[in-house]
Amino acid sequence: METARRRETLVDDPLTDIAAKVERGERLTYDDGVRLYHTTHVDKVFALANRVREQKNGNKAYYVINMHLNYSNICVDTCMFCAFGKRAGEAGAYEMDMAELMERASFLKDCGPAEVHIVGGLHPDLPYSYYMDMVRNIRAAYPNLHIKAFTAVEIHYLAKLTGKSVGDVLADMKAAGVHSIPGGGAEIFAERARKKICADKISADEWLDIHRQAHRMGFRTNSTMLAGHIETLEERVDHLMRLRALQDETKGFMALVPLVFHPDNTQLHKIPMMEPEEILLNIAVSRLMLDNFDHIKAYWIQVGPELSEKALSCGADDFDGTILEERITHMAGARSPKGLGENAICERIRKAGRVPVRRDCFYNELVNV
Ligand code: V47
Repeated sequence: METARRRETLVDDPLTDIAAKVERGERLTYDDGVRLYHTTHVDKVFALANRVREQKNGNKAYYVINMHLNYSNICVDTCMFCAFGKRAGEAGAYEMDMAELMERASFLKDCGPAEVHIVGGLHPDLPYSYYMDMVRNIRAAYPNLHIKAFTAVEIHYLAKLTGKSVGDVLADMKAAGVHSIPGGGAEIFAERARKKICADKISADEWLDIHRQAHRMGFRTNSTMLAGHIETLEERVDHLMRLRALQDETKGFMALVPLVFHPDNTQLHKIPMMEPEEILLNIAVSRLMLDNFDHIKAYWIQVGPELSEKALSCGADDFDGTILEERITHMAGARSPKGLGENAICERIRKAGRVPVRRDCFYNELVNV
């Protein structure tokens, strides 16, 4: 499968007019975004993104105490970029029962307002009650935990499974105790690429509409863009533009997580990982295009802890968190640690010249916890 790599299409573009627009706080266009991705003047893009990042978040770099709880990897979908999903009965397939879920969530019980990020595969036969009981039980046992649960893809699947509307599933999630919704499943919105790498998945419009509905019901959500597979640079800009348009409408997104494709154990294993400079550039362009987003994450699990430090000066303001128990990227060959301690995160942030600020899942700053 073809890849569209930046190094093949570089242009010596000093971006003078774009820099002036950023100075004036003017919105960048699709064409501006494409030029930012193609320029050889990457340091200029980093500096512009850093300027916007500092205007929005000063010298702060946010982090949260969190864990991922991947209740099952059994999945009926067949996304080419995924090493996590397995068929029922396949080697490595698993699902957690309630006792195991509760035991794992208990890791965070003494951590103050911490966050549990609950996502899994599209399981062919777990009942609807499994999902809602999981949320209800965790909420009852650990009331200090913020529950960020179920991507738009899972929400759509649960609606299909039960014959309920997406709105009803969202209402059930709210009643059970979900606080916010993660940004997974967006991948790349462009129909051309989506058809090739995740043909079974909900469409871009469906993903966006589920977030629209969630925002209208008062949920805050995150968003993602998976880069470094077969997408073109133009398709990345298109993705960012579609997120920006929905944010204009609802103001419900908190952050973008620019995800970095990891090829190992996937059907796209021949595609090399993005170079560090391109990873940083992708973060910087995201910062510049998403003028109506408050936060851009340096998701250190995928970016790597060291490069994430640098990303804090290229547009990112959020180091994500301690992330105990990450599986999706590690199954695809991530070499980052399986979790970082709070002190290690703060040290990294300070080394980057930023001030570490512990937050809750809504970016409220936590003091004395
Ligand atoms: O949707 C799957 C991606 C996502 C691979 O909302 C891969 O705060 C890289 O969405 N290489 C799940 N990426 C992770 C996610 C996320 C992570 C952290 C924070 C938040 C948030 C959301 O991981 C999937 C998919 O796009 N993914 N396989 C892979 N091989």
